[in-house]
This record gives sequence, C-alpha cells and structure tokens, in this order.
Amino acid sequence: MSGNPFYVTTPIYYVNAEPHLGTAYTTIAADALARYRRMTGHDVIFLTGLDEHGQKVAQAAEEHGTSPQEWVDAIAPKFIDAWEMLDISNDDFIRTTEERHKRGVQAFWTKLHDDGWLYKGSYEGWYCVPDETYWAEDQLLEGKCPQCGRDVEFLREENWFFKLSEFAGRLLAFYEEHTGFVQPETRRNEVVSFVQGGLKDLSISRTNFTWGVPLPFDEGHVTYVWIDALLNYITALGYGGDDASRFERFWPADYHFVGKDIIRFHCVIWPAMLMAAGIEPPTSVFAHGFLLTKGEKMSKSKGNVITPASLVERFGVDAYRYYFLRDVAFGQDGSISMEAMVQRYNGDLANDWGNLCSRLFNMTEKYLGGVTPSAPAQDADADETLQALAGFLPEKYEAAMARLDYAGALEAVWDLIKGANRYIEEQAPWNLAKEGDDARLAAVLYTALEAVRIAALFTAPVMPATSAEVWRRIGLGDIAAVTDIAAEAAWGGLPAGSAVTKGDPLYPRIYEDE
Ligand code: ME8
Repeated sequence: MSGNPFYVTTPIYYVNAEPHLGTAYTTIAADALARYRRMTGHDVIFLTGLDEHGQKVAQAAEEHGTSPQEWVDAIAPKFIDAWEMLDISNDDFIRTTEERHKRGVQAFWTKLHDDGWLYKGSYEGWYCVPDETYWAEDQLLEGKCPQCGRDVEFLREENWFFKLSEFAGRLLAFYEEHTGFVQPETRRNEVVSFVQGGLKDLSISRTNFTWGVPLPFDEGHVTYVWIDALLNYITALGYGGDDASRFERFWPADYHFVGKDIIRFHCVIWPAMLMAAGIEPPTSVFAHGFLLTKGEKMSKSKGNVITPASLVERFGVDAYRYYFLRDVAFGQDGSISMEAMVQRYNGDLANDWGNLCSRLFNMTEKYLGGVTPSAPAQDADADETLQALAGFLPEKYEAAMARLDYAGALEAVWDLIKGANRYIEEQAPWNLAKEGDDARLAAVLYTALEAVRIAALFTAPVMPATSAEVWRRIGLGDIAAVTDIAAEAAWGGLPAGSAVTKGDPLYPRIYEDE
C-alpha cells in the first residue's frame, strides 16, 4: 500500500467481561476514523485486541475451574464475534498471550534493564485487583479503591521498579511542546497537574502469581499487567521481533483511543516508558467520556448493562454505530437511552436519509425507467444551492474528523441530506412529470441523485453497510474501494445510464410500542 501511514488503536480489553456498550463505543469510534482515513488515501493500521494477563484474569479462570489460558481462549472469540457483528474493520488483533507480544515485552525489559532504568526494591501498599492498580495508603478513600470503591488488598513484596520519578520534567516539557498529545483539553490539564504533583517510581513486576510475561533477567517475576498491556501498541507492529518494518513505518501511533478512566496509564506512564527506551511517544491520546444510563456509568456490577447484540437486533448495525457517534459528544460523558435511540433512528435515519433514498429511487424507476439521466446542460439556481451544500461538505467533514467531532461531521452530512429533501419538495418532480417537462424532471432527479451519491460517501465511515447498499442501488462500484473521498465527491461524478434499483426501505420505521 502507498499513502501516508496512519496508526490508530483501541485499548486492549480485559477478558474478564464480555464486550459491552462501553468497549463497543471506543471500538466503533476508532473504526469510523480508520475507515475515513482509508478513504483519504492513508495506509491504515487499525489495532484492537485483548489484555489477557493479570491477577483478575487468573482469578476469573480459577473461579470457573479452568486454566487461565483455557479461560482466555474461551472468551477471545466473543470479542472477535462482537466486533464482526459491529462491522469493525480492524487490520490486526493482538492478544497479550501471543508469542509476538511476549517477545516484544521481554525485549523492552532487557533494554530498560541494560540502560539502568530498573531497580529491585520492596513494595508495600494496596492493590485493587478489579482495576489492576496500585495505591498508596493516603490515596485510599475510606480504605477502598479511590477509583472504583471496591476492596483493596495489602501487598508487601520484592518488586522491580521503573524510575518513573525521573521523568516528570521531561514529561512536562513534552506536553508543552506537543499540545495535541493529550486530548481533549480538559484531560490535558488533568494530566499536567497530576505530573506537576511529582511522580513516584513504579512497581513493574509481581511475584505472588505467575500469569504474566516473566522478566527476562529475573524469571521469578512477571510483568505488572498494565505495563504488559501498554506494550501491545508496539509489539503488534513487530517491536522486538524479527521484522520491525511495520514498527518503523507506523510508529508513533497517530491516535490511541481510550476512555477517561485510563488516561494516566496512557499519558504519563506510557510516554515515560517509551522515552526510557528511546522511542518516540504517540502523537495523540484521545480520552472519550463515559456512556451513562440515567446518569450512571454503565457497569456489570451495577446491573444496568444493555448488550450490543440486543441493540443491533432491534436497530441494525449501522443505526447502532450512528446513534452513539451522533448523540454523544465525543470526549464528554453522554447519557444514552432507548427513547433517544428510537428518536434518532426515526428522525435522522428513517425520515431524512432512508426516505430521501426511497423516494428518489422510486421516482427514478417510475419516471426514468430506473436509469440515471445525464447531467443537465444548465443548472437552475436551486440546483446550484444544493451543489454548493455538497461542495462544502468535504472540508467541513475533514475539519470535524480532525477534531474527532463525529457529531459535527455527521451534522455536516445531514445538512446535505436535509437540503436534498428540501430540494425535492420544492422542485416537486411529480408535478414536472404531470406537466410533461421531461428535461427539467431529468435535471432535478440527476441533481438529487448526485447529492445522494455524495452523502453516501460521507456516511460510509460511520454506516458502511448502508452506504455500500446506496451505491449499489444507484449502480455504482464498491464504496469501500474509495481512496480519495474529496475527489470522488466532486460534483458530476454520477454517470448517466446506470441502473437504479428501488429495494426495501434502508431503515424501516420503528414504533415506540414495539
Ligand atoms: O482498562 N463508557 O480494559 P477494560 C464508555 N485492559 N467507555 C467505556 C465504558 C463506559 N461506560 N466502560 C468501559 C482496560 N469503556 C485495560 C486497557 S490498554 C493498554 C489496557 C471503555 O476492558 C473505555 O475505552 O476495562 C475504557 O477505557 C475501556 O473500555 C476499558 O476497558
């Protein structure tokens, strides 16, 4: 592949739980960006995967009476299947129990050990197993984990430490110079003030269980699971393996997508680890907010979990993807509800987009024998107004996507879709047909079909299946093969004489009492 390299990642998810709306949210957002960047000619690697080591997984396996490896092998397909169901186009899928990962982790430790960044010391403190996080006594809230409120356990063991404390100054200078490293801005401020408070050295190994990657220079120790997990972003590219060409081409990552819960790991520990190894930190870490149901974070322990599969069954995969990216401002917490989803579905998808396609394909069939007309020799004012809306779209969409403002990008597409609906209402092709004004009828249908062709291009990153279907119905080729979306969106790309098929409604209306 040619094109500029573009590397985007999701967190690698713990295998103690099945995929849920939260993990699906991050993955869909990363997928939409990956798809869009392929359409802007980039050579994309989109990585997701699983975090399979650590005490939490070892405990879950034990509770189920299986070995950790059997346990993770049983859960992994659930993630692979869920991402397939959600039309996730990842180019690679890393599991931390894979050989390529272990090799990379060990190569990394060897380097840091050789370069004097590690020392052996004794650790005393508290550990939250569900969060796999260390806490000092004074960080606890009423004796519980300050992050999740659950019980912590006291740990006293000999550990290897990483000299994280020496990186505070370098990190602050790095944030200052790379203002886009932590996004959005509120998260950046949070990270900066955390580092300004000073950093403690970080325990990077454990000896009280064995489910992890052994330190190559002290095999009785396994790598602390968080450090193991962060390294996936480079081991997946071949770091520490025989062929580092992908690593050389695609690192540093353009975006790590994470939830706001794991920002310190990604914005403090991770860049410091990379600096110690002489590797450039990623370009951006974007922390999105939490999905809230009735104001609460959705979680299994709270029992307020709706599954992705149940929503896909009701709304279809594209409507699912659309709803979360359109209705929740990316970067902020967002309330989600079934009512809002039904409303978005019926309003934006069934009424605006689905209806536009249906009426237009219907009329093309009815009035023009199901064949696209040629472009009009001369445009009326109304045609030019619609053309202008389409003309603004590539730039508006790009600007929004460059900020990961999915709602803004989709709104820009809807300006065109709504404009096309208005255009049809105003031009009333049914009257032109009645009056026998064939030339104007063909001109109007061409203009509206052309708007649909262009709108489908820009809905494709978020709603790949329906966009592909719209293109098929107007007789065009594979929309997924587009690599220059702006050029493809130039007005007049709809060829004359291609077959238009009506098909079933793209988004059949949903009735609230269903
Ligand atoms: O933290 N709303 O894995 P994890 C939005 N293995 N996003 C949510 C969410 C919610 N209610 N709940 C979870 C881990 N998420 C580590 C990561 S990476 C080197 C290691 C999303 O399975 C969000 O992206 O707990 C969060 O960061 C991620 O799921 C946590 O997934």
